[in-house]
Amino acid sequence: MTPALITANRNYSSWSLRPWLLMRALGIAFEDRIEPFAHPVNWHAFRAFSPTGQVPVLIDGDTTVWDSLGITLHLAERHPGVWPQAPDARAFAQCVVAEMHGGFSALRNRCTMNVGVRATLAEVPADLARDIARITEIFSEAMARFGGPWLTGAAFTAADAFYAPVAFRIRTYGLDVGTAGAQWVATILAHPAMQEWERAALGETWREAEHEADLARCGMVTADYRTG
Ligand SMILES: N[C@@H](CCC(=O)N[C@@H](CS)C(=O)NCC(=O)O)C(=O)O
Repeated sequence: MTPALITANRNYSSWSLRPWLLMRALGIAFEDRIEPFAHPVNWHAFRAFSPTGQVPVLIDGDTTVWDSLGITLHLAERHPGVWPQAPDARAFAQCVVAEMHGGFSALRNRCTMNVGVRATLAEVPADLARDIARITEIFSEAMARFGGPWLTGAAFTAADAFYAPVAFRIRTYGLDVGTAGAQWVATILAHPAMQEWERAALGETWREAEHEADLARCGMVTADYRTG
């Protein structure tokens, strides 16, 4: 039975993008179910299908799997290619995935994901500068050790999926992540599944007040390519 992946708005939902992109990129079939954010609180609506009141959620037969990392681990037990084969690449992928999952709060909060817009940051405080420096270091180490074009070499893996929302943030706010970082960002933005997500984001008619307020707090919008 084909599992159903429940995600929210393409334009805003960074955590949704990770498993969605991973499944698309690896060719894992799923029913693509979108539950848009409700204002002012979506917890009650999302609790109907998600134990945390959050997305993403994977419904795989009788099993409900929540959290982007929980879903990734579930998929890795059932499908090849979620993690790299080679032990050193696999260790690197799992570490950077864990680091992204539990960290980078300044990047997350100060550069909210809003796929369709371009913006100038109001400021780059020390915590954000540290996050950008660390991400730059990860990109540079990844390309030097594994040779690209993906973070752990020739194949797209969960590491790329977990950093994909960052690629949209880097483009939106014009962040400098070094030469290796810029190469990886260009590669992932050109991936057909990322382009599919972006097209859907640009065409969405939903505007969710809280995410738009986050954007206004992060910086000044210089372009808005949303057409919906
Ligand atoms: N750690 C969770 C975080 C999920 C998360 O924060 N999801 C956001 C959407 S991007 C959400 O559902 N927000 C709705 C809410 O918190 O009310 C994961 O990895 O899936």
